[in-house]
Amino acid sequence: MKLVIASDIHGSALFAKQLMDRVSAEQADRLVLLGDLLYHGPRNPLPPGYHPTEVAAMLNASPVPVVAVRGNCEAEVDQTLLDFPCMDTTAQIIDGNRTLMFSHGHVVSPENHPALPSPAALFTGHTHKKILEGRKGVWYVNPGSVSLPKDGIRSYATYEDGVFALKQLKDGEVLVQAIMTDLEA
Ligand SMILES: [Mn+2]
Repeated sequence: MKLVIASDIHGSALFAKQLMDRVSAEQADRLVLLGDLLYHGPRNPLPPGYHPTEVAAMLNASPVPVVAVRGNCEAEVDQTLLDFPCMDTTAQIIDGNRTLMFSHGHVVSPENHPALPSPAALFTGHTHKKILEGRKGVWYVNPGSVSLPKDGIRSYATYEDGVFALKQLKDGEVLVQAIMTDLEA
């Protein structure tokens, strides 16, 4: 099973388009969105190409099923525009013996999450900064932001059969990679 994981689109149709191009290029089975999808959020500048209804249409037209969680910028009205659930705090996908948990990061975070059966990974966004690290039996993955990175590079993540990668949004170039079995509990 291959996942494309992305976060913090914040209403940018320009970069949502780049993301959907990457979803097709990656031939993923699922697109996982970690929240802050449509609204720019009052703390952020308007991202380039800001157009929430276009972003909603693009996500609804995803060639693969979408799994999404609620970010701190999601409003209740957002669910009426989207054809997949976007209001839950967490989502899980079980891949063989591996537990993959997804959350935005403002409620459930690397510092505050339920116990996870190893091998496990927790994917969060929210900080707009990429992370790929393993600690005490859990992998922590932050795909960074699709539109408003605070670490200088727009990015997303992939997961396939226990292999994580952080990739550049514009061309899919691998920035860093890790294998789940590398982690010593
Ligand atoms: Mn955000």
